[in-house]
Amino acid sequence: MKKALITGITGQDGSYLAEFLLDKGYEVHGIKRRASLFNTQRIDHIYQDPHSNHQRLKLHYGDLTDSSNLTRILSEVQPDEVYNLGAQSHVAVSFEAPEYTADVDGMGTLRLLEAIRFLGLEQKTRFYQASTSELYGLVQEIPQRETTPFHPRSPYAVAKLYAYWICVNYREAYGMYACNGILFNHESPRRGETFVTRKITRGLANIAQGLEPCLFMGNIDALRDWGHAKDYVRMQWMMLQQEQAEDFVIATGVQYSVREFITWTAAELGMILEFRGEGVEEVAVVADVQGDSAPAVKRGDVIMRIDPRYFRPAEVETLLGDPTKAKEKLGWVPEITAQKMCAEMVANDLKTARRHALLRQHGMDLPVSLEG
Ligand code: NDP
Ligand code: GDR
Repeated sequence: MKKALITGITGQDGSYLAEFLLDKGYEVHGIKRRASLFNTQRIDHIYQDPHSNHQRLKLHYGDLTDSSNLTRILSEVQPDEVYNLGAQSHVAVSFEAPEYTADVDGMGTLRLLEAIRFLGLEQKTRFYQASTSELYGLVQEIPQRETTPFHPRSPYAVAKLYAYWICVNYREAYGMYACNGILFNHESPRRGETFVTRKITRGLANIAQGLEPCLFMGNIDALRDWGHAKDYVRMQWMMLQQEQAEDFVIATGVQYSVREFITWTAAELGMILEFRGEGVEEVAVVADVQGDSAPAVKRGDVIMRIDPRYFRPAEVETLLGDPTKAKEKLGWVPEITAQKMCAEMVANDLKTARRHALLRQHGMDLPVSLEG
């Protein structure tokens, strides 16, 4: 039975990858952080009783800032494959916590690679690094491919640039099977609530059900190439099954604006929007409401405003990937479109919002976090 170790198993990608690898018959080990509240919601459905003899999902406490912990876990598990998905992954937060982001996202990658080498596992253990389209930042070429020069625009992206190159370096210096997946934005109903797509689907579903009055957004003209996390974790595994380690861009090759994503979400909820004003004055007004998904909203309501608080000190305005290499070499094609993914996310958030609204109607109010 093959063994995989996933850092970041409690995150969006980690949870889908763990499901995928368990389906393939792997023994899956994951590193989770100690937190003051439960933080395994995304994997609770696949967690098995540790007292069972057939447990194939095993969790270890750990942190990418802790070398001795990583070395001990790697030594105990002796994994065939390591997927380094753990990271402080929020670009805007990285401007507020740049040093921590560098430590986890940059140095954390080095710590893992060095532990593999120190333990003499460099010929056994294959290594996947969660690299990112944020490396392209201020884009030098459209669309972006494996050969496009990098120009990172945030402490997050700069930390990930170090991780990218140290991975290449360990491949060249020590012959390790180490590769970078340069992944463009990918989302799902499990996406963290403060990333833009989930903020929109959750926020508008809450507004539709009367749980929130208004959504506050940053740069809604940013352009992104959005795919579905399920399609992207399949590719992470495929990259480790080749004869030679190589780096791949993973993207859909189609680009939309945040504004378009807002419009789709509203339409899924039966709201037709009208955007008014420019820049900070911009508001979205409900021009029409259809169906019964948005009982709390009426024509003329302002349900979105721009708040400069969400602008970044340096913005990545546009990203569009070219996944030709992944298609030609690995036969990978994304199956879920951005619109289909948006509909899935809205359905999920609407279900939760309806449940909260119902509880509220019966006097059992649950706090709804409005944090952006
Ligand atoms: P998430 O933010 O959903 O998950 C990040 C994971 O990393 C969580 O499990 C988190 O733990 C864990 N983590 C955070 N800090 C540490 C630490 N110090 N030590 C150990 N683990 C830590 O990210 P995604 O699943 O969306 O992304 C996975 C990876 O892919 C990340 O590295 C991200 O930067 C990268 N990426 C993501 C893209 C996307 O669009 N989703 C695109 C390109 C790259 P906890 O649950 O406790 O917070
Ligand atoms: P990104 O994702 O920065 O691309 O990083 P995010 O969803 O946070 O932002 C996408 C774009 O939307 C704009 N935006 C807002 N973003 C957020 N979060 N909140 C807002 O209110 C808002 N309004 C507008 C942003 O300015 C940006 O242009 C994600 C992360 O998953 C990274 O870890 C990963 O590496 C990259 O995708 C690829």
